[in-house]
Amino acid sequence: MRRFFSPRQLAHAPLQELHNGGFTAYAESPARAEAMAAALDGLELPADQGEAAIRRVHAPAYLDFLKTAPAKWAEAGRPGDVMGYVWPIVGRRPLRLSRIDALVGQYSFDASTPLTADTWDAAYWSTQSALSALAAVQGGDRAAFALCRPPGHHAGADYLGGYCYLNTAAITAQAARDGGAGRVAVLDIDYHHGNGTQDIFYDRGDVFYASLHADPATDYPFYWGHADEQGAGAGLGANLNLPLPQGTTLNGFRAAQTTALDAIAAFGPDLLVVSFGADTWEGDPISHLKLKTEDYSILAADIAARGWPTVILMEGGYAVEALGRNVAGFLAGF
Ligand code: Q9C
Ligand code: ZN
Repeated sequence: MRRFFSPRQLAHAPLQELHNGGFTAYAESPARAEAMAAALDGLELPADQGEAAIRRVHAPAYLDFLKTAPAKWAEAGRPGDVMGYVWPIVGRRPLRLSRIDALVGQYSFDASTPLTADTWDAAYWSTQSALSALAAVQGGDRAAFALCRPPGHHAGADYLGGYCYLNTAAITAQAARDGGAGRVAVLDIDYHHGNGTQDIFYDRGDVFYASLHADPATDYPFYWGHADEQGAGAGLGANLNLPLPQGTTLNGFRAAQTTALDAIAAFGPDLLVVSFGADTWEGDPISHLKLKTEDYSILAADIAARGWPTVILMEGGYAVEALGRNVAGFLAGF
């Protein structure tokens, strides 16, 4: 299986995040990508396909914000990385605010996703890795992998959050649709619900979103990922959330994945995008599921057995020491 990664994805390195009421070292570190790259042979550099596919998913004003916010933040005399601290909870009236403090609240939903001067370039190349993996599959490969980092599934059309800035899975799914795939499914098996991907396709019937994740009653992102979120309008029935209790092991996870795969089979996709997170591993420092390293090859084989052309994208996974073998095990199983 071809696999894509650009070293330019490493430069993004926020210093700290607000985590459970205190500042801690940023969990989504460049060391994660270095550990995965070290465990995978044959990594290829992605081609530069430009911003067109990104602009099919994300709002122009949001992309301008990602590119310009770090300079505005520094100009305003703010220390450290760009991070929101006031959010427009009362609504999203079209106020034309230019103060950086207002903009960062408008375009984010948490304070654990800092923006640095290097973020845009790294996030851009993360999307290019995803698009190169898609190109390999469009060219006839059975499957391809993109070592996406920063991850993408929490980012919406015009907001960042959850360590995510550009939604790699949504950009890939939309690019597949634009490239001629009539129906695309996204299977999200990261520990966390992919609220951004769900949001982007919520009212569409041409892209099916299915997610296994820790129950948002106990886990981030809390406000999305509940079982009663089933899509709206033309998308009603094309969104499937399968929340899992903390402590779930292979048996429970595999059964839920089979439920998701059966729903995707009923939908009948021309192409599958997998948002793969290794933060479901038993030793993950910020998560509470109990998958073992050897489980990943079993889960991947179940997906592969369905036969759909498949693009696998990296999302989360924060146990740096185990990340390489968990990802390599998943790819080997596929
Ligand atoms: N106390 C991904 O795995 N912090 N993002 C949660 C919970 C944010 C995870 C804090 C977790 C985001 C791609
Ligand atoms: Zn996650």
